[in-house]
Amino acid sequence: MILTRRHLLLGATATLSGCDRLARNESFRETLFSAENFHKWAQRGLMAPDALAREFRPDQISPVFRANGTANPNTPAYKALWRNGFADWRLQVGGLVARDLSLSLSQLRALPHREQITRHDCVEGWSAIGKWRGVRLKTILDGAGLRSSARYIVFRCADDMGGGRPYYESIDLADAFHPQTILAFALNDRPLSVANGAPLRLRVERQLGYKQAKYLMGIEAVDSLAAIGKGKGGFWEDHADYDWYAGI
Ligand SMILES: Nc1nc2c(c(=O)[nH]1)N[C@H]1C(S)=C(S)[C@@H](COP(=O)(O)O)O[C@H]1N2
Ligand SMILES: [Mo]
Repeated sequence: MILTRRHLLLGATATLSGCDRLARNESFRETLFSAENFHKWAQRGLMAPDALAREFRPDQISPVFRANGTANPNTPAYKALWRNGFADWRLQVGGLVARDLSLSLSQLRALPHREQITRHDCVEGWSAIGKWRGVRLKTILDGAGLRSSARYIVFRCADDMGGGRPYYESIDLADAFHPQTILAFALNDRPLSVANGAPLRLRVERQLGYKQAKYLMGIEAVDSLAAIGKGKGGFWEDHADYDWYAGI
């Protein structure tokens, strides 16, 4: 019998339910045996840290890459950047790094690129295959000199989700340094459209759609997510109880 990763995960989940029923201490169960942590352990335990998400052929690219969530930030600040072709836009890199960086789009475009054709899966029940081009997040983090205390990378976006709170997301260092984790400025050989996150968005290919932060303004290295938003590491994690670890 061939055991796929999915079989192992389903087996692991079944075991988890058994443990769950037996565990009496609520907080012990929540921290140690939450489905999210268990899924993360299972995936990290069975997958090499550099295991790649599936890549597709050019003829498999979806004719339209649907937009979801914010399709245009439409804030005065974003409109001003857009009007100028994002010439004045800068990606701010800070937090637990040796040196802060402020990178223009042309500086990012001049760095080594990576291209990947991957499938985006949204929890709302749709998928699309697209070809992304961008700079590995590792390249940026190496340039800034990540401090040894850093454990997560937080992404700050330009769109206002209400009350002046922008969209935000975060990933751990295993995903930050993964070869397919890129800051993408092109989709299907064209500059990223506003609907898909212009001028720059995250692609973290082993996770679900809501982790793929669009309209990037800044990235920040932190040692804890406690002080980010409500402490769960992302806009939907904080506001709709989505899992922080959204591994596919
Ligand atoms: N800044 C920002 N990033 C975001 C969102 C958003 O609303 N704002 N929506 C997320 C969700 S739920 C999905 S499915 C994808 C959609 O990306 P797309 O519009 O390119 O399809 O972006 C993610 N990143
Ligand atoms: Mo999504």
